[in-house]
Amino acid sequence: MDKKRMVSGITTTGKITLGNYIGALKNFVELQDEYDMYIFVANLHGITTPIEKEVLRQNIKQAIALYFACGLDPNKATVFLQSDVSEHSELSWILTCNTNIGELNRMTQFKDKSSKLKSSNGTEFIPSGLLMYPVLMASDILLYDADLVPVGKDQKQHIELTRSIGERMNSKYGQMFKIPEEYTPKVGAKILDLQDPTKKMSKSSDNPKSYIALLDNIDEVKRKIKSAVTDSENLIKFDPENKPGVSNLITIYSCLKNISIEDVEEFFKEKDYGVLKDEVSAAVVDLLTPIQNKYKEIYNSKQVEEWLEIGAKKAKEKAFKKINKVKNLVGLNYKKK
Ligand code: AQP
Repeated sequence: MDKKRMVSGITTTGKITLGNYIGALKNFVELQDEYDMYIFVANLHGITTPIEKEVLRQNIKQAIALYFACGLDPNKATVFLQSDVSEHSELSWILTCNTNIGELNRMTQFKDKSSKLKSSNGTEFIPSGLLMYPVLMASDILLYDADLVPVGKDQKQHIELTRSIGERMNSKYGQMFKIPEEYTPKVGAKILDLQDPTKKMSKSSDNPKSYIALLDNIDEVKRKIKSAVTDSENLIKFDPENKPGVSNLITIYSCLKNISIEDVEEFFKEKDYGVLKDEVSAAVVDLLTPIQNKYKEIYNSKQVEEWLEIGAKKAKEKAFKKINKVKNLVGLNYKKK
């Protein structure tokens, strides 16, 4: 029986964080034997908010090397750079013409990010790409007939929109897309900001103390975890509503040690926050040390370039067939092919 297909990517708006790792990358790696994985570095999404070109280039190069350093295997997963497969942008335009502006205006991420842009630099310039970004995301997914899309909690709304657009296209023009399901990890779907645990950990945060980047220096990682906001109760209990900071550290520990939340609570029973932070710190360091070593080994290697080329070629074969089918059904081709 054919394997089910999964499609996902991480945007290059900043440095890949522990949140991206736990909510996405870790799952990509664990699932690559079981599923036909299409994993891309989402560089087109990386320009939805203003970014210096050298920073962007650096983020892209780091993200690619990190994918492989974290364990994505080019012989198992199809790993590529989004803009190397131009069909993503092409399909995005066709879907844009079939998406209601109201649907996009409702997206929470758009509201959050546009207001953040306005308040951070007082600009009135909100790039349209910020509004359209979920349509590009729908294209990324529908282009490959994904069965499942592994996402953190924050992306659920975008998957629902992808399903609506796909269903609309199928009923308007004829069957062209598989309608995907979301795949959300049971634990770790929303790792929180270390300084403000009411928000999710984000790579584009202005405060570097609020996130752990996979490439952070180890001493810096320890310092960041030590200064993570908790509460004054000194009680290690999983209670996301009343104890978001402590619950976040418990979640991180549970995900990295692959043990249940209940077992983590039991392990830390009668212990204090200092011990919790030390143990979380040790777990994060154990994760990051081999990743950073592998990363240094492959960062400038020709091998990574080759893997990327192979991935793009394989993705392009699928994408090319799909875009032709879509063009035919929509009536864009001069002659029916
Ligand atoms: N804090 C998080 N906890 C769990 N999962 C997360 N993801 C992101 N942050 C967390 C998941 O990582 C995948 C890639 O996300 P993305 O880079 O495409 O965009 P994002 O969700 O907007 O991530 P960031 O880090 O917050 O980026 P910025 O700061 O640019 O907005 C997705 O599966 C996402 O759910």
